[in-house]
Amino acid sequence: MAMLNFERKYRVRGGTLIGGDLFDFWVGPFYVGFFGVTTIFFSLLGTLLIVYGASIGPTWSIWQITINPPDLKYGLGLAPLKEGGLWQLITICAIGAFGSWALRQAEISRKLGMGYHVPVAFSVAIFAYVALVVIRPVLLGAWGHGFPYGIFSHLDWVSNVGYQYLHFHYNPAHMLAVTFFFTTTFALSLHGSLVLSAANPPGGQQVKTAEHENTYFRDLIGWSIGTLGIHRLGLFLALSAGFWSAVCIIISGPFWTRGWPEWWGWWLNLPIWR
Ligand code: UQ2
Repeated sequence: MAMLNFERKYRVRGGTLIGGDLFDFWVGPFYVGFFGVTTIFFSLLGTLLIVYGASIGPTWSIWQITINPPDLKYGLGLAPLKEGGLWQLITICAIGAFGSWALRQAEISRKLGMGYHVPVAFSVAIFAYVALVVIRPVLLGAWGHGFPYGIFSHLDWVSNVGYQYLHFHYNPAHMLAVTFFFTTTFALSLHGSLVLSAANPPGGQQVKTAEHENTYFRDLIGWSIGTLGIHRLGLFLALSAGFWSAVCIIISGPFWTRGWPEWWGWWLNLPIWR
């Protein structure tokens, strides 16, 4: 089916979650919708606040610009604009924009009669961000525990928080998250190379099908997960990476305050060694 043909059939009214028909239209190829408007609003305002924050800061170096969270003394209250208040407003804008984007994905899914897999998947990425700048700071009692918005400054934050727990790689949830990130790239490299090898063969040869893809892995390892299966696996691996990332930072501080290597004391203290 030609693309324009397909769009005539599916570029339809309805499926909105809010606002009825009010924003139910397209601008060029882009669906607008209520959440398209709120996405633009939060992104624009957030970006302007970042540029304003940079303009009152000491540098225009793209590497060194940073919008810092408030001092810990402000707790969970509002801070003055130039002492972390900007960070608080920018965080609200970021969550507003990410949430709007997820809901716009949901509206488009409804129009097309698709499942909600895309917004659900994106929500796991939002959860990982919210874990860092809302959930953990609230559990620790101060917005100052959020990370700073800057290229070098957020790297320094990660390094400092890591060393605060002596050796973050001993965090069991961090171990799971890292393993899922690596396995995701491994699965995507298997999948991407397999699909290209079948769909884009050397010049003059015919494009191959899923039968060839299945046969390749059956010949290689005696088993093929299948064309639907590889996408289910990929989604599971990617969502697990994001989920355990959120867990590993939420438990650091609120539920474990010592060095992570010490957590493994439960293993050394098992009665079977005595
Ligand atoms: C596969 C298949 C695909 C694929 C891939 C495989 C036809 C197009 C990549 C092979 C995947 C396997 C063996 C699973 C690997 C497991 C982990 C945990 C990485 O069989 O079916 O469809 O793209």
